[in-house]
Amino acid sequence: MKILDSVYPDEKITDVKDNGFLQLRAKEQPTWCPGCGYFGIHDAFLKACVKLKLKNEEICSVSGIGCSGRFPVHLNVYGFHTLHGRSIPVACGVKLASPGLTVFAIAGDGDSFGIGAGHLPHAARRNVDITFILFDNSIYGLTKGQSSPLTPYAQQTNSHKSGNPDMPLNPVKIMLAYETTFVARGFAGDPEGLVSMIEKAVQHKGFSFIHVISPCVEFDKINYTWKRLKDTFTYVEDENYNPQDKLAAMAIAESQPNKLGVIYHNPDRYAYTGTLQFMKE
Ligand SMILES: Cc1ncc(C[n+]2csc(CCOP(=O)(O)OP(=O)(O)O)c2C)c(N)n1
Ligand code: SF4
Ligand SMILES: [Mg+2]
Repeated sequence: MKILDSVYPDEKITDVKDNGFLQLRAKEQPTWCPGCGYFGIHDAFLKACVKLKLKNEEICSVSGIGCSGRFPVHLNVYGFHTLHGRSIPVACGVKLASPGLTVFAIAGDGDSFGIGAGHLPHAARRNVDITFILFDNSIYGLTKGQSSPLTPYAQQTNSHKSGNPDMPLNPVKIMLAYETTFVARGFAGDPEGLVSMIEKAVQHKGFSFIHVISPCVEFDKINYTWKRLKDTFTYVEDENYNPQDKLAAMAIAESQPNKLGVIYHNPDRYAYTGTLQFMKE
């Protein structure tokens, strides 16, 4: 097997070694294209797990299909690379069978809001205690650039050469409507911001959703490009913002796509365990 050269500079390798990230990542380098936003999410994920002091055997990541689907393959923790759109039900099953595990469901925008869209409302309304990370590059990456349910209207793609005729869905608005108890939005170009979101999402007892905006450098040269996205984001935490105010969260979802941070948090609902918890008290 050909051993790939390190893509990291020396100081980064030292940082990675000193902080224990190497124990959590797989030996092989990720196979994503150089410049793909998914490297930033991978980095943030490892850092968050280290900060949360999670051991390898305490973590399970479950993905669907797509470039994002490779995520568990690049980690040295329990993992499933499942079928298109099926990371959510498998992750829910893992959590219910092994409540001691910290479970992550990973899915691309096509995976989550195309074929997998039927699973999301039920995991969210049940408040299953898993963290769902949406890898949103607004395109079908692995299958070479077709329009996804999150591709902007009129954007030229490999499946719609004259422009996408369909309106995109708004993932944060949808997840709020599904009664998700933790909703955040992050940017792959700001792994430090993502680390804090992942930490908070894991600490939340219930279904957590993190919408990560992530450039596909290969098949989207128009919408989510590093050049276009750079410097456009601000964090809700920088303002006087109350994440427990659902109407304020809805307003952000509706009109402020460049606002990042924990947009909504309801810590008061029981997490689903398969039993009626209020009857136990
Ligand atoms: C049932 C089924 N339908 C279609 C496919 C083909 N397919 C594989 S990946 C993919 C698109 C993935 O796009 P997305 O979820 O956005 O992930 P990305 O590659 O962008 O990370 C499709 C349509 C499949 N593998 N299984
Ligand atoms: S095709 Fe796009 S999403 Fe897939 S690895 Fe390459 S840059 Fe990333
Ligand atoms: Mg995609």
